[in-house]
Amino acid sequence: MRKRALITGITGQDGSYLSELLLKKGYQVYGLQRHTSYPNTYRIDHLINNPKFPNFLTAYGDLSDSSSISAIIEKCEPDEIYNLGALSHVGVSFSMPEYTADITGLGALRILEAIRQLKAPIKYYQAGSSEMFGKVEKDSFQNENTPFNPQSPYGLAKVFAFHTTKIYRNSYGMFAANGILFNHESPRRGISFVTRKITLGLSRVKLGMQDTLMLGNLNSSRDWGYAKDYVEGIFKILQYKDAEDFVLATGETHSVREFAQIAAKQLGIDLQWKGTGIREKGINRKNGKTVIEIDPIHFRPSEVDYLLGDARKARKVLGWKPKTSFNELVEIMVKNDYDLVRKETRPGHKIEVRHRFY
Ligand code: NAP
Ligand code: F7E
Repeated sequence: MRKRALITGITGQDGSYLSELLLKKGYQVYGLQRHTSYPNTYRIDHLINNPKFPNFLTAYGDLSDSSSISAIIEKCEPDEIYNLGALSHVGVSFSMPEYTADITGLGALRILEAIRQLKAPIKYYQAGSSEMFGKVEKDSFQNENTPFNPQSPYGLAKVFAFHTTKIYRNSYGMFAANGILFNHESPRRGISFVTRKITLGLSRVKLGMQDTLMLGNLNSSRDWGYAKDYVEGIFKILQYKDAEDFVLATGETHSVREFAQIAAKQLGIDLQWKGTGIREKGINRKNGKTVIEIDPIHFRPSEVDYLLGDARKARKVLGWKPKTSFNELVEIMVKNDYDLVRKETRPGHKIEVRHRFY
């Protein structure tokens, strides 16, 4: 019989790639989709109502609403639940701390409790984050044994969800596993996250649609991988014989400045950095124009300056390792966004890019 999976966060970056992966593996895929006044399904439109994917279905529900969660689980009787739904933007979580705790934190508890009450043998995956490590020592690696020290309402909510998952595993013998994923990006990344903001913004600069890209902390350093590689790791975590916790990371860290420099280079812009602190600028060496400036509005009340993952456990136990290098990732994203903006410049063609404050 066909395996059945329920994915929360189905409309997000990871939800869309995981859906494609599970469909390819022959799964019946169900998605919990929250209601928005304007359809927010652009990442899964190619799967919805497509006769090629009869095994893909979504239903309205919300991580804040226990009754909708239980109803969906009862209806679709999944073998596996992947809880990817969250308010996932660290900066925004400072503006909406209570909502973040409710959705990103309590949302996990609501699902686990629904599974427990149903007494169903459902495997549960919790989308944990490197933000749970928070402030770490510079030059250190973080793995499954590194203590958590979250620095944001988002990190805090994820720590709550992480421990809730462990408590349900240990107390009730449930198959409940945590992934601790470091940053992973793609052309489907939300446009308010820094990588996508850079690849989209610099593409617009290159094509004359925008003069300057405003960023926050250029010194911040992240372990950035490719989302398509990471959903394979997520799948492997739930296929392992025991429910355990796994770090997924590349083992390389790069600063925001470095990401911008490489993206610019791939677009043929040679960036030269001038000035320090909030006066630092990225200048186009060729024409002297300012391409990148700092806007302190993008600084966070508390920052995670540095993250670097050690995914040796996942490599050894699950046989998972990332396939895409940092340079390849930047190239994939730059190419996508350059093409997207080029279409935008064609007369009569309007691409939809939703602008938010961040
Ligand atoms: P994303 O693109 O921001 O997607 C988040 C998803 O959660 C969206 O489908 C969103 O729906 C949904 N959601 C938000 N509020 C909800 C609610 N109240 N009820 C139900 N669903 C709700 O995030 P992602 O990058 O795919 O990440 C997937 C998961 O992994 C998240 O839990 C994230 O925190 C975690 N994570 C991500 C990374 C990373 O680098 N990407 C790293 C570690 C952990 P809408 O489309 O309607 O907004
Ligand atoms: O920021 C700095 C910012 O918002 C990365 C989420 O998927 O990964 C993600 O969280 C860094 C931070 O991602 C801008 O201050 C500079 O230091 O792209 P980001 P994040 O905060 O690392 C983790 C693992 C998750 O779990 C989260 O769900 O870049 N930065 N200038 C900026 N960040 C943003 N967003 N915008 C800027 O203009």
